[in-house]
Amino acid sequence: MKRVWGSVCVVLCLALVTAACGTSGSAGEAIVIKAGIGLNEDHPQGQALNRFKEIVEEKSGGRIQVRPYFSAQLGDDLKMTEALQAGVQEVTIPSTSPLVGIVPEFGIFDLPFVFDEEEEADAVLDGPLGQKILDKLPEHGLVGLTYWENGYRNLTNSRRPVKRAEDFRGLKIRTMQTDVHLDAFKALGSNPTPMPFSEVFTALESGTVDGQENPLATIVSNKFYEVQEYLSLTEHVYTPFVFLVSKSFWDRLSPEDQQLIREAAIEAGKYERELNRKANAEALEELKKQGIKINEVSPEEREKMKQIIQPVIEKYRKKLGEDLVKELFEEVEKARNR
Ligand code: KDG
Repeated sequence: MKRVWGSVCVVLCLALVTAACGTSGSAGEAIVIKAGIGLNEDHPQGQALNRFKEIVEEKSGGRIQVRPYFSAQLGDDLKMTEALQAGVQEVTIPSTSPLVGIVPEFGIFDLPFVFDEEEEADAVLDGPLGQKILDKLPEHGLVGLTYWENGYRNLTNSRRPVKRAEDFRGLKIRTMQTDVHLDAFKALGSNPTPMPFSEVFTALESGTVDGQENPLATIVSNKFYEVQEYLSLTEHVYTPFVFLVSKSFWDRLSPEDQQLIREAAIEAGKYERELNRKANAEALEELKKQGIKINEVSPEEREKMKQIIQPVIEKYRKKLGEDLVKELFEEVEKARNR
C-alpha cells in the first residue's frame, strides 16, 4: 500500500511542477513549438509562419521558441494534424478541406462559387460562423486559433485547354480529400482522385493524374508549371487555412502565453492574407514566363459550371445541415452588402 501512495505522490508532484512551469516541465526552460506546414518556405504561408516565429519569440523574450518545418517535412496535412492530437507536434496550418473527416462542418468552405471577393471570405471566416466551426475542434484534441488564406483555386492540366464547362469531361483530376470536391468534379464529367498535397507533383509528373487545382501562388511555389501545360482561371472555390494547435499543449500553457500565441497567429495571419493576394496577383506573370498556356473562363461558362454543380450544393445543404448552409449564405450576403 505504501508503494502505491508513494507513486501517487510522485505523479502529483510532477503534475504540480509542470503546471507551475507551463509545458516545459521545468522552471525557466524554453517552451518549444514545433510548427509544420505542407507548403514551401517561399510560399506566403511559409513566410507568414516565419513571421509568427518572430512575433512569438520577440514577445516572449525567447522563452517560447518556434521551430518551423516546411514542405511536408513532418508529413502531410492529416499526419501532422494527427501528430497534434497525439501531442507530439504543437502547430500545423492545413487547408480546412482535409479536416472534414474530423469536423464535417468545414465542408461548407468546400462549396464552389460561394465567395465573390476575398474580403467576403475574411468577414465570414473571422465572424461568428467561422468561430462556431472552430469551437468544434477541442473535442478532437485540437484548438483552432484563426484562419489564414489559401485562396481561389484554379485548374491546371496536361491534356487540353479548359475554357468551357464540357472541357472537364474525362480529365483525371487530383483533388483534396473532401467529398464535396469529388462530387463537384464528377458532376463536371471529370474523374477526381483525392490525395495528400505532398504527392501531387509526382502524380502529375508520372501522369497518374492529368491535372490538379490550386491557387496561383501554390502553382508557382510548387513549380506545377514544370509538369502542366494548361492553366484555366476557373477560381471555382475559395479555400481557407486553419491555424491548429495541439490541445494537450495548449491546456498546459498559462493564460498569458495562450493570449500571446493567439495574438501572434492572428497578426501573422493578416500578414499572410496580404502576401497571398500580392503573390496571386504576380503569379500570372511568372506563369506566362514559364510558358504555361493560360485560358480565361467567360462569365457565361462559369455560370454553366455553377448550374452543373448546383445539385452538389443541394446534396451538401442536406449533408452539412440546412441551418449551417443557410447561415453561410446569409453571412456572405451580409458581407456583400456591407
Ligand atoms: O499543407 C498544404 C495543404 O494545406 C494544402 O491544402 C494545400 O490547397 C492545398 C492542396 O491542394 O492540398
